Amino acid sequence: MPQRHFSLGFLLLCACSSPWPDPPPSQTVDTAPKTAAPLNVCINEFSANPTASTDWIELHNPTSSGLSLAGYFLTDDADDPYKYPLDTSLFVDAGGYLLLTADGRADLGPAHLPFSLNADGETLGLFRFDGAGEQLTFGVVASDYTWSRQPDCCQDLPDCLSQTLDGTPESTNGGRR
Ligand SMILES: [Ca+2]
Ligand SMILES: [Ca+2]
Repeated sequence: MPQRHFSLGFLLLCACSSPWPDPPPSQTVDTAPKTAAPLNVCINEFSANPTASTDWIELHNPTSSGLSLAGYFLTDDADDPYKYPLDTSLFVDAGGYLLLTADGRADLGPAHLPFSLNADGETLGLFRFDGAGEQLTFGVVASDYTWSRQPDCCQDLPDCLSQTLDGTPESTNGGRR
């Protein structure tokens, strides 16, 4: 029966040749503010438009245990959560604040970042090697104002982000109301 032979050959051909490669891993990153605390450290405050200093980012560890930042990354690109690896020597004390200088001069030391912040707003993220992390998007910030989370590491973003004149680098942002 010629028709049966033809059908069998067709099936074998389909089984033995698979011209389509596996689909590439998705590059999509969830840009929605996270409502849970996936990390024991947060981007607590940042200064994107200072007139008398360089940009900076304050990280805060609200837990009772110190935290090494080895395996952590900062990013200003929603499509690339692992853009800027933090120096493996960085550490945030229990309940502590760590100030990172966003001056584009990583050659100056471990607390200097290889990028600066856009005063017109952008997306900023902090991620761990395993993909856990948070991402927040901020808008235009006035000269010498910072964006700060109040209270520290608050999770109801972006509602709990406030602009504060001069900010509170390396100390608590205080509570709100
Ligand atoms: Ca800036
Ligand atoms: Ca602060």
